Amino acid sequence: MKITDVKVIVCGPARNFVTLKIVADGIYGLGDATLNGRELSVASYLTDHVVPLLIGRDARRIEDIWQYLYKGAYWRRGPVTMSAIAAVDTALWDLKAKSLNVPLYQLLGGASRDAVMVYGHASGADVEDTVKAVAHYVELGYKAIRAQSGIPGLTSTYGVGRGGMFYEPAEKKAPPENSWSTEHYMTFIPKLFERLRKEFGPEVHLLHDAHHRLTPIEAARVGKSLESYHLFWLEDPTPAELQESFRLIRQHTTTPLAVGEIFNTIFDCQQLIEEQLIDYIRTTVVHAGGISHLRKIANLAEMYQVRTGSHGATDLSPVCMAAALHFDLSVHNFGVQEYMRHAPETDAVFPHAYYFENGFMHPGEKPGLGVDIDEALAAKYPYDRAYLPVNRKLDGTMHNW
Ligand code: EZ4
Ligand code: CO
Repeated sequence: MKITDVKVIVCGPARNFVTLKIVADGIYGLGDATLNGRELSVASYLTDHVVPLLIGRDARRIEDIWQYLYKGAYWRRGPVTMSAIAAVDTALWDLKAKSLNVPLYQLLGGASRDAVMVYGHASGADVEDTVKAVAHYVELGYKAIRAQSGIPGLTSTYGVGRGGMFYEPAEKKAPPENSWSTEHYMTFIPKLFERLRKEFGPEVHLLHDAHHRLTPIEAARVGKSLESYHLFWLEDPTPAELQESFRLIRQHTTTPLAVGEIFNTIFDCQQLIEEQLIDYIRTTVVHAGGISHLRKIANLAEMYQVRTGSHGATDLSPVCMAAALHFDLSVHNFGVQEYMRHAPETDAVFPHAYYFENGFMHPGEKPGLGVDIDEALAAKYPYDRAYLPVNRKLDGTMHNW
């Protein structure tokens, strides 16, 4: 089953995406290679360096090709390299499942559950606005909802949408600047969750993303202040380059912790998992080396009762979403899957078999990933450079976004 053609498709239906298409025996597989705000670097890594190595190779040797690209580059890890490898890996799994005429999850051990619980993003300008947004998600059937709110005293903050359900920032020309005050945030956040629990009762799973903005001791205090509202998780409480910093948070709070959306390999979370410093590992198919590598991370996590909670924002394409759902359905220690609806233009370019029903998702029964790309339509949406926001403290100091 020799690879005869490989194509890198860059398009911008509502936002920018990079997609890899690998052809062998007249069948093709797709992989997502999108790295939000730095898309063309992965496109170049693939086109200029990886595609020439793939032609003529046996498409069935997924693990061998993974190792060939990882070890063969000499320069290991990092988001650009690992997104490129992920795209190849995902496309090869799609191709193999298509060639065997089965949905991908069947090759990954079959379904471990009936469907995959997802959480949606509710946000509002203030507490009452956020209450309304959460109510909307409850009406739509969601069992798990992430709540983010504007913070008094701050002009703009991460996670607060502009009305649309599929909002995920990416701005043309230059990165927008958000403002930050940990003091304002720490005073406000327990009030938000007190109000949400009062309104919605104890059943609905509530999540919150601190988006790497706290120091460990600040995160510990936030976790403690939220304990009586029993969050499903507190996400990215502090940056995790220094994995041991989670020890300090862990000592002080029983609020479950989640991290990993910007991780690229198992080495980024080895200590976090082995020391049981987190409850959910959020690595994604596209940024952490594909389905093959994500399964290794999940297998390590399973030993330590850490569950998966993959990142699934709209800057990951429907190809990644489909791959995530096959992974989630099959892996034993699945926890929850993030899900933001894509814009209609994105869905039109990437027709897919996965579906949402009553708070749960299923990848569908089409062979492979069950997602396609309409290349003619994609060509009508050219790439348009866009940046993620940056974040500064009130005194102008550059902070984590
Ligand atoms: O900021 O995907 O939990 N989800 C997130 C996302 C990330 C974006 C970055 O491109 O934190 O909103
Ligand atoms: Co996040």
